[in-house]
Amino acid sequence: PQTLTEAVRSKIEPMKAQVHVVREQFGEEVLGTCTVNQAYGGMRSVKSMVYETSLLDPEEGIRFRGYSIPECQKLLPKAKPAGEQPLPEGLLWLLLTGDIPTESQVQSVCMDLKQRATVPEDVLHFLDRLPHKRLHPMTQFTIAVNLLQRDSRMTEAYAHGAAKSAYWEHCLEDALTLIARLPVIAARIYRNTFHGAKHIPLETTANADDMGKRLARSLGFESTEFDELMRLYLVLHADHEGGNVSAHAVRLVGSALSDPYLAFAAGLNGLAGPLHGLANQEVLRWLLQMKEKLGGRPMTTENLTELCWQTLREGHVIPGFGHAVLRRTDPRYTAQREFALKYLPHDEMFQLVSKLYEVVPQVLEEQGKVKNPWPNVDQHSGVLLRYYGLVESNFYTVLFGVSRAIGTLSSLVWDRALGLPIERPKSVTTQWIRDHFEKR
Ligand code: CMX
Repeated sequence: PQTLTEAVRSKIEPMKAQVHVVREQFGEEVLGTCTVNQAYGGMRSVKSMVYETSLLDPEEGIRFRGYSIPECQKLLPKAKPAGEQPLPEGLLWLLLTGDIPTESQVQSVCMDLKQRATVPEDVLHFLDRLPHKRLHPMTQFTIAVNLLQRDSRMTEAYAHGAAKSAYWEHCLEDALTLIARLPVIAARIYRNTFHGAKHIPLETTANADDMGKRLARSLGFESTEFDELMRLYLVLHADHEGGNVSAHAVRLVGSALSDPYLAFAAGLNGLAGPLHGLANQEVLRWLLQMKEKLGGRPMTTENLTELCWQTLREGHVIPGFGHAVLRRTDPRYTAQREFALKYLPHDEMFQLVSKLYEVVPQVLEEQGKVKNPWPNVDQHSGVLLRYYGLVESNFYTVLFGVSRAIGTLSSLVWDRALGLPIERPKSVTTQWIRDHFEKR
């Protein structure tokens, strides 16, 4: 099949049949258990949901539909004529269908998204009138997604009595339109907040045929290297299995049959937390503080170790290190490090990041609290953006959000395709736990 919708359609019945067999065979097996400590402890490691688009291995990192990040970098189609990074549109096809797309399939997604990318003027004007200096870019971003919700095909179809078996297609329509419009929205917020509302004329972005380039150009960046960085960035941040705050929020809210706009806005609000997506903003601030505190002293192990301890003594986490599931260096960090080694090996901030890779794990090990002392995706992204002139760290989580739509909305389409019900886990009180276990 050539169109994405047809490709997804062709996968639904076989997948439903597979789920049916799995439930027939293993439906009553115990998938995971939950101790009292896990219930108090953020449900860490409790296996209690099925999420098809990606799976996270604690040692190896994320796999998108079974493909590791290096495999995706190798196998997914690139921009013509000389792109080296995978096109996000290819990842979208992979996540939605489970297949590595052909060149022409990716081109069809590129064209489809390009055609959907026009944001209604009144929505842009509403964003233009927000108090940009007082509203964090992530707040502006969720406002924008909620504003776009009025165009939801899914909500319209529901109101007109659409059959449950057709929800996925309306959900996919919304997902594609929303994914296509997010770069435009992100750029509008960026230019409003940091560039005196001087927007990039539409003619400048008209020949940008892929999402990464369109995002780069409408933000106001013109180098092909930055286009490549945006493609890599959009691929790396797209999906990280189902239990992280943003993905789970999208799934949870979507399970009430809230449409993709409403569900994704919920995910963005979770992404805006400092322990999750906002960590990329925190990292850059922390790195700049490090540099200031060094005050011209060399980046030696000794000097950096002392500054890391200072952060910990002040009661702060070291942003960009640690992970709830990962137990090794995040391969999304490694992919960005490879990009830096190729394009900006002599950048001073990259050298600081590199040196911290040697120092911080040792400090965290010595502190003895963290389960994973290694760097995560957010440790690296800021220095790359800054190198090309995107220095406004408050904006970084918006870029993360543009990318996260690709994964979480693909998964949401599958939630509706498989007819998953409204989520409603059981909660208990501390008194209930006491009564229950004291009685034994
Ligand atoms: N610096 C200092 N202390 C850290 C730490 C770090 N980078 N990472 C974890 N710890 C601490 C925790 O705060 C916790 O301390 P308390 O027992 O005093 O509460 C202890 O180590 C154990 O935590 P953990 O089980 O190793 O980690 P969690 O699963 O609870 O939390 C995470 C995971 C990511 C929130 C945490 O490692 C962290 O705060 N890291 C810094 C922020 C960050 O980089 N977040 C981005 C993650 C990726 C993303 O979602 O975008």
